[in-house]
Amino acid sequence: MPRKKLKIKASIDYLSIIDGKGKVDEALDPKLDPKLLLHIYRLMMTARRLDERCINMQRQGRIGTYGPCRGQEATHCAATVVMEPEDWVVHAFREPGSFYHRGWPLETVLKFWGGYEEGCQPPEGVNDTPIAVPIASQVPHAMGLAWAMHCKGDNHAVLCYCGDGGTSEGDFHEALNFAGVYKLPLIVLIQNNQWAISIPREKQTASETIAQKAIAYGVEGIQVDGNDPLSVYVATKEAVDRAKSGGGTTLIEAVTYRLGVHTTADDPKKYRSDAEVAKWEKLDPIPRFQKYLKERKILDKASIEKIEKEILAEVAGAVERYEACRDVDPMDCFDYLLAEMPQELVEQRAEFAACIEREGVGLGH
Ligand SMILES: Cc1ncc(C[n+]2csc(CCOP(=O)(O)OP(=O)(O)O)c2C)c(N)n1
Ligand SMILES: [Mg+2]
Repeated sequence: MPRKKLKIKASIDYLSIIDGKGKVDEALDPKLDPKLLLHIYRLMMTARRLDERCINMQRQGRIGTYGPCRGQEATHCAATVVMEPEDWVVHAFREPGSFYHRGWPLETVLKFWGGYEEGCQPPEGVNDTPIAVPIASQVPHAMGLAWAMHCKGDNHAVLCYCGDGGTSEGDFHEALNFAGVYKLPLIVLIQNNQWAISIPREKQTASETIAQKAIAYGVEGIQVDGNDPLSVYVATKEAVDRAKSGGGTTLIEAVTYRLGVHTTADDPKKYRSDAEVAKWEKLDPIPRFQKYLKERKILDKASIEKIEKEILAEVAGAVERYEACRDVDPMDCFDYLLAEMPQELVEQRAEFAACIEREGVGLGH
């Protein structure tokens, strides 16, 4: 038997259109409609301002633990806009801009982080799944949706967000394997923000890239600059067009960075250097996109200020509406979970009821 080199496809594209300094590669610029570009910009700014507000609200005890997306806005906002309402978007937990774009009121996002059940409920007719905290559990769900589309012969696609840490879970591999075999219309977008809480990307996988895992599953793979909305948009659009024309699944690795804490329960100073964060601060997607939009004469100082004011008002309105929705009985979390409560929960319920009796119902509870 001979020993020889097997010919396998072993290269993956990397795409970057707006560079780290905000300069565009003219040949690669998809020259998107200014309206769409402004919409992506608004989504990114809304995600950022909502994020900042949520951190403050958590510190004030007005919502529970919060997982910010600061630094990752370009990745999730530029991908979601590619999807049509009939398509499905399957979320992880750092994509407020995508929820907003798909029609979720911002106060629903606040409700999730405030611990309200209603924060998990998509608005009527919106083909989205809610926030998924169990890491990578959403990837088989997305694959199942894509399988259903495939079986029904629908011409739609599914976009699924997942983290770099999520790629170490069996769920991620099983879903990609199945999707590859059946050529399902699925786009798995890995938001490689370099960290899974305190575990760096290098300890997550020995692969040089996450995108190359596509090769093993026989699906398309591409790595993009995840802090450049144009690169994310182009790669997602290509993937969706391919999925809808029977070309199957794509794995996109968007290289980005979590500029903030993992969640408000985390102190990243314990595991990463200030110098690393400072390096990525310089690659912040928002100033880069602003520079591009100014050069294309789509934004100027006055419109930046106007949009900023509108977004702050929108976020403030959402906070007000969220705080006005306190007619939920906090005992519900005990009363509607199990048919028969075990003794331990009976005791916890009594303790909680006594606490409410003593201190009143507040959003900190
Ligand atoms: C199945 C499971 N294991 C552990 C956790 C605890 N946990 C929450 S977030 C996280 C890290 C996730 O990292 P990554 O997938 O890179 O997403 P990121 O937080 O960076 O967006 C872990 C381990 C969890 N939520 N679910
Ligand atoms: Mg991560």
